[in-house]
Parts: sequence; C-alpha cells; structure tokens
Amino acid sequence: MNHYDIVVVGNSQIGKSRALLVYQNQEYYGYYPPALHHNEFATIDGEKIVFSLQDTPGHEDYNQVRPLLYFDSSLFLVCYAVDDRTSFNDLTNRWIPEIKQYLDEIPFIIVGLKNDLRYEANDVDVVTEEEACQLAQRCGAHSHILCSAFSNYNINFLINTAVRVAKQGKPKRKKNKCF
Ligand SMILES: Nc1nc2c(ncn2[C@@H]2O[C@H](COP(=O)(O)OP(=O)(O)O)[C@@H](O)[C@H]2O)c(=O)[nH]1
Ligand SMILES: [Mg+2]
Repeated sequence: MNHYDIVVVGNSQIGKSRALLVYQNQEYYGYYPPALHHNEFATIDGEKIVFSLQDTPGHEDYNQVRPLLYFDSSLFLVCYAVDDRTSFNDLTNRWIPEIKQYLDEIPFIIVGLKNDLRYEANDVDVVTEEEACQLAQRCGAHSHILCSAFSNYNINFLINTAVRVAKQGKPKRKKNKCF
C-alpha cells in the first residue's frame, strides 16, 4: 500500500493540533499529544492508501529538531490563524522559506485556521481571504483553504484535499519497505 506523509507547520498557538484532533475524533475538547504522528487509511479513486498526519511544534526552541519531522513528507499544510497577523506574516518570513529549504519540490497548501474568529474579533486586524489567496498564488501553493476546528468547518475537506494532492505526487514509500 502506498504511504503519504502530511506534515503540519506554522506558529505556535494557531490551532494546528486542535484541527488534527477534530479530524481524528470529531471532537474539539480533549487531550492531544504534542507532535503526534498518526496513521489513517483511505480509499481514493479505488486505490487503498495509508497516510499519516504529522503535527509539529512551531516554537523557535524546536528549530533544530523540527526539520527531522520533514523527512519523507509528501505534502505540507502551512498554517496561520485568521486572527493572528503575525502568524500570517511568518508564512513569508519563516515557514515557506523553511519548507522550501528542506524540500523544494513538495506541494503545500496554505491553511487559515480559527476561521470562526473572523466574525467575532471586531478590534483585530483579521487576515482577509483575498490577501491569503494572493499569497498562495505568489508562493506556488496548491491552494488556500479556510477552516475552523471550533465549528468543525472544512476540516474533513482540508485533509481529503491534502491526501488527494499528496497522491498526485510520487508515493514516498511502500508500507513494507525495510531499512
Ligand atoms: N476560536 C478558536 N480557537 C481555537 C481553534 N483551534 C484552536 N483554538 C484554540 O487555540 C489555542 C491553541 O490551539 P492548539 O491547537 O494547541 O495550537 P497549536 O500550538 O498550533 O497546535 C487553544 O487554546 C485552542 O483552544 C479554532 O478553530 N477556533
Ligand atoms: Mg500543537
């Protein structure tokens, strides 16, 4: 069975882990272990595949070790939170250069997390969909997807899209390959 690794990156506290928790358990509240690596099975266009979701710690303390989690990546979800402009600016300053430095040819999707806060935060300089789409086009991302773990909006769509895009690339390894 072909195997695809999907790696989630972005600043700390933007909702990466919560989004993965909601995808796996369909629940927002609950314990989520840091930097989880979780295998999932799916059938896409009649083909059975296995894919893994790799969470990563965004904090700068982990700059040296985080790239170890990029090994064998098939696709990156490069995330920001819509109510956190610093996290959006850091896509350009930090995250896109980092993934391109390690793996230039790997596809990536720009992901706007906490989209529920777009409608709540009056005094916050929210990131508009238009500017995020422009960034996605400019930097060669596959697409830009908005979602919210809190309201379970687009979470399944995000992961399903990620798996399909990853599958369009080459499979990274076979299940039974031995090292
Ligand atoms: N309003 C809202 N808050 C969220 C959402 N996702 C996560 N959070 C909150 O944001 C904080 C950081 O979430 P976490 O998933 O740990 O962020 P990570 O550091 O990027 O993994 C927590 O307090 C979450 O409850 C969301 O979709 N909407
Ligand atoms: Mg986390």
